[in-house]
Amino acid sequence: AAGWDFAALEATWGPWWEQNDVFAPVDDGSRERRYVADMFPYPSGDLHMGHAEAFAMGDVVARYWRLKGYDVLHPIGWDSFGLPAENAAIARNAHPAEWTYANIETQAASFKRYGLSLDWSRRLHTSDPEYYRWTQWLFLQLYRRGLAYRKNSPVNWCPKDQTVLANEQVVNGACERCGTPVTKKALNQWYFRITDYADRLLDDMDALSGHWPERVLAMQRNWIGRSTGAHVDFVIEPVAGTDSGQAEQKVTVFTTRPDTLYGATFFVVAADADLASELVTDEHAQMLTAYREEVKHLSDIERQATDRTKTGVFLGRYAINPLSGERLPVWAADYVLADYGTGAIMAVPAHDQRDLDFARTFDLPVRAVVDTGDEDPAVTGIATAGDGTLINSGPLDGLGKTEAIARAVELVAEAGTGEATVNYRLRDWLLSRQRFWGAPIPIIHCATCGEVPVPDDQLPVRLPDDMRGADLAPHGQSPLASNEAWVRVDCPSCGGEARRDTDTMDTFVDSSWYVLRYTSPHDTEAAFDPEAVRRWAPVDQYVGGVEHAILHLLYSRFITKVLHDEGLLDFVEPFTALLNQGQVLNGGRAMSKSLGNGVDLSQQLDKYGVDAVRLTMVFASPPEDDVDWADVSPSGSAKFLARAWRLADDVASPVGTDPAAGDRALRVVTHRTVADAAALLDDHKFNVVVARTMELVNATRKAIDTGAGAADPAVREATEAVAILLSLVGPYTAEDMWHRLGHEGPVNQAAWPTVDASLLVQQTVTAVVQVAGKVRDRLEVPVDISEDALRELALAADGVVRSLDGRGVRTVIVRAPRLVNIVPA
Ligand code: ANZ
Ligand code: ZN
Repeated sequence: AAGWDFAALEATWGPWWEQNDVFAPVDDGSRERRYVADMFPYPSGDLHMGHAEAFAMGDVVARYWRLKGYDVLHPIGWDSFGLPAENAAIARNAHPAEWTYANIETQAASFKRYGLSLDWSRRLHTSDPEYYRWTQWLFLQLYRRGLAYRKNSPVNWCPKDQTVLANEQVVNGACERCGTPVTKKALNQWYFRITDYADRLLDDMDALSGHWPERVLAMQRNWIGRSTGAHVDFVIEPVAGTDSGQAEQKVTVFTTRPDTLYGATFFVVAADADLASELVTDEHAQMLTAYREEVKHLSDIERQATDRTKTGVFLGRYAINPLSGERLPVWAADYVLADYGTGAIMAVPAHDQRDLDFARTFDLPVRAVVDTGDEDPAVTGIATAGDGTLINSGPLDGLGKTEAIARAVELVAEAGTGEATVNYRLRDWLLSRQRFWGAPIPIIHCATCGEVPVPDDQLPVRLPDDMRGADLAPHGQSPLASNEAWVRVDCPSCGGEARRDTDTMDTFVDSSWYVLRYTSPHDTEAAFDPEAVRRWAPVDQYVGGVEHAILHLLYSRFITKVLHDEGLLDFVEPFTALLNQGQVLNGGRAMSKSLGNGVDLSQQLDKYGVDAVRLTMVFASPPEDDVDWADVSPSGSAKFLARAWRLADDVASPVGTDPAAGDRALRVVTHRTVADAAALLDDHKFNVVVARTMELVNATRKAIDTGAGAADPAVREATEAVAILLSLVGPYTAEDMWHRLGHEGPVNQAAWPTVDASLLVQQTVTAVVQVAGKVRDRLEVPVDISEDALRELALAADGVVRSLDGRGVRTVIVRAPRLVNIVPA
């Protein structure tokens, strides 16, 4: 035959897989089911190197499980709503659907070329009305459960893009997209009450531990941010000379350290909280107004940055410490956030670094109340947070930190000025967007009836087809609001004139449930068929980038729990195991336009072939690690593939030959490789499996050329194992080998080779152990024992211990595997 020709192999086997529907699960219950899902792509442009890596990894798992005899569901779809499509539509005066679906077709063709073992019949797009009908249904489930609500609150607003921004999208006070300074705007927005699920989102993570990357679990824990502490009420002293008959004003703080109450030396409220303007005296009001103007342009992340010089203004008021009675000056500052805890704090500079930095900037007193054994924070400028003994603290003196926390809570509770509490960093999920290209929120606003859900039989609320570029340009409200024909609707409840909600949903709502939809993607009666979900879900292996470590995964986990509570799912976690693949770098840096170090995937595929690119991705490093494309050799991969492929061409024994009579040495290598590969694959050490396959190829080539010869049955056995192992990473080459070897069906439906345990038994030899030249013991050891292992065994051998009788050892001479000579001191 001619040599290995990747283009010819791709042209042959790609269409063959598609025609024979090779990768759809049979779903008949004859085999145990497994579900592998890759985080679905966003349809911007064609696939890139990052997709190539991620999907190569997911496909290793899917193909391995099929070989192991599981019925595998491995679907694909597109997360196809979102702002880039809208911006492209504005630029071209087109409908966002045109750009979106054109890109999807391009990506789908690339996925097919890439040889992924996907079930194309389940393909879904979140922007299809058949899909978003059920996203709207999902919204209404939450609405009916009281988990979707509207509230007016200040949100990050980009005045140029005329849209709300998430905290993560505000960089140095400016819009991440256009650089315009961000302001806060009070808007009536839709929220999901994810905070109701904070405890469950935390506690259910215990079951994920060991199956999800620890750093992802840590990021989720941190995002949810459960802190136990106390609410403590401080009375604000009336302004001198005002009517003393007025009700006394109290402000509650949240603290995790009630033990430090006697160390509070000032009091701070969030500068942007209403409370600041309520408390400020006339004399200081102007300062506050000016200060707030500055604060408006900062993101929460910047406000909390530890390296910024602290800023703030005195409000002219005093708060009374409920335990000590001390008067504390009240300040407004930006490092206290309006929407965390109560938006007010007691400042304990000795034991909180932020408070200490503030105290040093404004010359406020510092008083240590926990003796931690460290130097005085007032002198060092370093707050102490450790355990220690309470001092300067009246009734708490002498207690340890933990007892003091409990005692302080008791004291404030007895005085009726506080109580223990739990606080979360997690906020409710703001899901409304003033954008066109998303699922419309299925609510109708009626002057008589208020908010009315769109009845299920009127779903989906379709996006109008008649809106193009100019209509979509930002004007500070949802583009849908300008489409009167679309907005006007009869109230489903009273029949009167009413208006549709004109916001659309955050695309994270779309992606929060798509893995459920894959199990019955064409269902017209329900979002998903509960039976199909029971058969397939939860996802056994989810694969995707760490950039989704928080939001997408947290939202999916939340929605799964809601649907469980609704009685529609019998599990509470959507993804049993998670794999985060690394990034593809070039020259040690992420690929980017500005660095000009981008590598074009399709060019790589043209040059080296799909299999060589896939194999390079997998071989470069463990899947979690980054791959630096400057350090790898796709041409080396191609050479290896050609070498493996030639084996199949050389094999001279017929299909079905019994390998038992074959060359034993080669059989030992084959069976060890297969046995180790299974363990390595279970452990996600895909790169090592490739390395071991390379060794098996070498051993087989040697057996053909200088050993047993091409007709030996062990050579066939080894080559079949190579084809099977290679099918995980080089599917075109492996498929062709398999057929050249005389098989009819697809290699991915071959069974994982059965390992003959008798071939795994290690061969042993007898090692002689001498002390001062005299034989003192004999040990049975593996032929390939290392020097170090043999030295250790020898020193511990009974005969040696007896002979040394407590004497030390000067030198040990090891000649593995047969001889050890120990020279006593
Ligand atoms: C007094 C104190 C003394 C505090 C001390 C800490 C150490 P976590 O663990 O993140 O929940 N805090 C409360 N509300 C705040 C807000 N809106 N903005 C900024 N900081 C706020 O942090 C809780 C602690 O952060 C609280 O406990 C409070 O400071 C501060 F030695 O109270 B602490
Ligand atoms: Zn009505």
